Amino acid sequence: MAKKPTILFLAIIPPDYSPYLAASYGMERSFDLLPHKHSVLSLVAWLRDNGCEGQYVWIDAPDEKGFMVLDDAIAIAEPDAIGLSLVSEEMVSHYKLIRFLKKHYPKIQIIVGGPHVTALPEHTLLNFPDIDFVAIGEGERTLLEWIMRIAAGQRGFELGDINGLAFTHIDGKVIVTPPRESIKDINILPDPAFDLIHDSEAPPDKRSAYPLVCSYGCYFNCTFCSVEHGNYRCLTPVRVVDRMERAKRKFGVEYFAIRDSFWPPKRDWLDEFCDEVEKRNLKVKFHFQTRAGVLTKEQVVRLKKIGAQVIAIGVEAGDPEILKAIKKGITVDMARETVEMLNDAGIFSIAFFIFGNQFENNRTIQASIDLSHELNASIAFFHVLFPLPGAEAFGFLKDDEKLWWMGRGDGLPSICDLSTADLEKLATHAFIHYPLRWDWYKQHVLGGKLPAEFRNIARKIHAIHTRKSILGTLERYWPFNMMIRGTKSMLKR
Ligand code: B12
Ligand code: SF4
Repeated sequence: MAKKPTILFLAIIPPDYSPYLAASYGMERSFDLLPHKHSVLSLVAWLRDNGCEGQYVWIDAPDEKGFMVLDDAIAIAEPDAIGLSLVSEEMVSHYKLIRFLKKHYPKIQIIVGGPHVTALPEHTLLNFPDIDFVAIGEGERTLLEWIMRIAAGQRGFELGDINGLAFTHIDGKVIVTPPRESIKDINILPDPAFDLIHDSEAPPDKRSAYPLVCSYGCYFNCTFCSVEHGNYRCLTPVRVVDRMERAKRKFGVEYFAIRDSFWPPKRDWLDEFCDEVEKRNLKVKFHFQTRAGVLTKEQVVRLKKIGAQVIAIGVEAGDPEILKAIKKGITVDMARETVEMLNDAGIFSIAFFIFGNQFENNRTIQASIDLSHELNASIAFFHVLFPLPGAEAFGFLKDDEKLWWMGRGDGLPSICDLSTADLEKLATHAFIHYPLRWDWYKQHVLGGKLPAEFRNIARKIHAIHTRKSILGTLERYWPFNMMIRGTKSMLKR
């Protein structure tokens, strides 16, 4: 049988990677222990459904050991092409990998996709010359057409009639082909290729959280966000529950990380989802990020009953004018109402805030901190704004600041009156002190609403933040500062 057109996806995933809580709090279960790219699982599933093959390999770092793993994977998969799915902050580190590949496997074509290269296709090809092709936007159909023709031996400009692609012509100019038409009904997409991240030798791992994405695009326009605005499509509730049920049956997974930027899409969608989980008596657990003002009290109670463990919410700012400026489309009252419902129902709640959006100053940041205390979620995260390529906020940067993600210039630039260093200090201080308040301790550690597992997590959070706060205070005073630094460097060794 002829070999199927094959792509091998590569990624660098450090072993201790954990975006939310697990690594920092030594918890038993992370809320995203498997940080693998959903895009890869989704694209490979689509290729397989259409007569091609996809494989996936990840390494801890672009070093000797990592490169040996890649060599082995390439020898086994014998791919026609290599694919990478990248966000802005991964470009530089992953380019080391790409350079290694081009040096050792010059004939294998390399294609990259994802939000960063979608926003900056020309810049990518001109500044990262070992990349052969950029897939712009939704990748399923572009990749399928491309890999079939690559496997048939076509190269460069011969592929110029494939939509949604960019590549460098022989004269050095970048060619960008017409936009790829999007998939209207994403229910035609197959289940993610979970086998790529499933270790069949290991027993079902209760620490695993398999990723699910139920929607493409978004119908909001937040200025800090680089998703495709205005082209929202979602899976039906039945389709999502089908995916959960099949993953549970095939791989023994019971925990799902619903990774949509916001979920559920609508209230009646959620009712149907809950009906379906109940009807099938599906025993699953899951977490997700929602928008303020979407869930009702009854729905929160029902969600907890059918397995919701943690619900996060993007509050972003406490000052109503900032919320308007960033086009978040929520009000402070909506955030209040939602977090109150979560806390009342005994769901571990997470509130996200961003410091440093346009027009921010000390007063508006204090308003965010005050609001976080008033909301009193189980944990609050305070991030400093990253003006990401593809987001409206990226356009607020001066030209020489736009390459911050490459480590150029003075690092992360600020788009407000406060410097990035000040914003970072404020965010760290807010984060460390957040769970050191009596109101928080009363609600999340002593209060009887959270299940015991989460009260224990809250207790750990409190202990860790207390330690951090004491160390932080001592570090400001010599000779404690010298002692702490000495101990830290000894531990590192
Ligand atoms: C889920 C999610 C996460 C999850 C999982 C991430 C992961 N590794 O899969 C977690 C919580 C771990 C996470 C972390 C981060 N995330 Co995130 N995340 C998302 C989110 C909400 C959904 C992504 C997704 O899976 N979509 C579904 C898949 C199917 O779509 P897709 O990824 O867009 O892929 C499609 C196309 O882009 C294309 N494609 C993608 N890759 C490739 C590769 C090839 C070869 C081809 C041909 C096509 C192709 O085809 C795919 C199918 O159509 C997006 C926002 C959004 N709604 O898209 C942000 C988003 C991707 N994240 C973002 C960021 C910044 C981050 C962090 C850097 C945040 C941080 N500072 O820690 C980290 C980086 C982690 C990492 N190394 O990937 C930004 C990226 C912006 C940018 N300019 O790069 C986004 C767009 C949100 C935003 N703020 O604007 N994230
Ligand atoms: S932050 Fe969330 S709601 Fe806002 S545009 Fe991005 S995905 Fe949509």
